[in-house]
Amino acid sequence: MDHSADAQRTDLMTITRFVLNEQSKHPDSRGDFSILLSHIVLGCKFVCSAVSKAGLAKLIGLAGDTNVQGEEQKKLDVLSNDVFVKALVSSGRTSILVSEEDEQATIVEPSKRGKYCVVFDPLDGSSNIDCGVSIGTIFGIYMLKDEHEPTLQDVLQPGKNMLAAGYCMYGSSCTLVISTGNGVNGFTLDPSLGEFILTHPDIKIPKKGKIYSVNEGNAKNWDAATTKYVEKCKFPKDGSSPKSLRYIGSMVADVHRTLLYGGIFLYPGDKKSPNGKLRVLYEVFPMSFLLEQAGGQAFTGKQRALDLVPNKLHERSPIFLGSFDDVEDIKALYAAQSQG
Ligand code: AHM
Ligand code: MG
Repeated sequence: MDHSADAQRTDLMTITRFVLNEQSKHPDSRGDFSILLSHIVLGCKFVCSAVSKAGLAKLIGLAGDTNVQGEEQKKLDVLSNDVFVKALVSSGRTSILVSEEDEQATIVEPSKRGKYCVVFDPLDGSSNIDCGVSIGTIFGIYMLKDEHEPTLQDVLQPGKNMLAAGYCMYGSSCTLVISTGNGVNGFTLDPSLGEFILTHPDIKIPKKGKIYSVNEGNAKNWDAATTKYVEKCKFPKDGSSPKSLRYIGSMVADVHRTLLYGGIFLYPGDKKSPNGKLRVLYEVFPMSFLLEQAGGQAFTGKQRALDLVPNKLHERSPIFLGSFDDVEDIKALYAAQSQG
């Protein structure tokens, strides 16, 4: 039997190896961040397995609860939240956790505290669960100001203070995309090894894209700048080709495509929801962090998204993120709107 192919596979860059390599660049590091990350990775593997078994295990269905935004919670949301809270607390490296599914922040008991705060959406895009469309986990990591005194101010910080951010997409494959502030790398879970393998090193978003991604069903309530922008995507007056529209309705999947193919993802504010739908701490910030790290931009309609200072845990904000040039275009329209 020829084992050479198997032998070659041990040379793969697994996420564990990647994180240890990164850690070795910081000789003073005590490995706390690597430990935290390994617990997040474990959470992603658990949720990935639960999502892929959901149909079989009859996990799909309402859990009978509503979350803090008054939305119906699915069983998988509840399960994923439990998985991540347990994985993060047991890492011994966190002091505050903010989850989309919990109204209050979780303050970790003193004996298990560490120097990090994690904000996360354990299972985003839950309306897509029942039809098997890609969903994902989104997370961001902050450093605690004082390890012995965790307060809400530790997580009510602008996104630019994040140390790391990432998402895991549960789709046709399980893909983990992460940045620790030094570029963006993508890993794909090899189910036979149970390991994430580096498959997308140093992701850079194309400078300009051919795709726009938005829920156009909200168009009647949009402001003038968003309306003009989308009109321009469809009927460009500069001789360029119209952009294609792609909208999955699962932020992780829409942002992942935007990152790899380029283009723009929009969830604007509108007359009905002036702050849009997406949550600042665990949706807007981590995705904006990744997009900037990949060479793109993220804008709220008023400012750079990562400069926003949140006032409350579940705050929402309009968001426009994607290829550098495409976001420049919408920034120009908002600048013109605010002057006129
Ligand atoms: P959720 O956190 O309740 O799953 O909602 C967030 C999701 C995002 O994944 C997605 O970008 C957006 O909602 C889609 O919203 P809409 O259905 O209004 O287009
Ligand atoms: Mg969400």
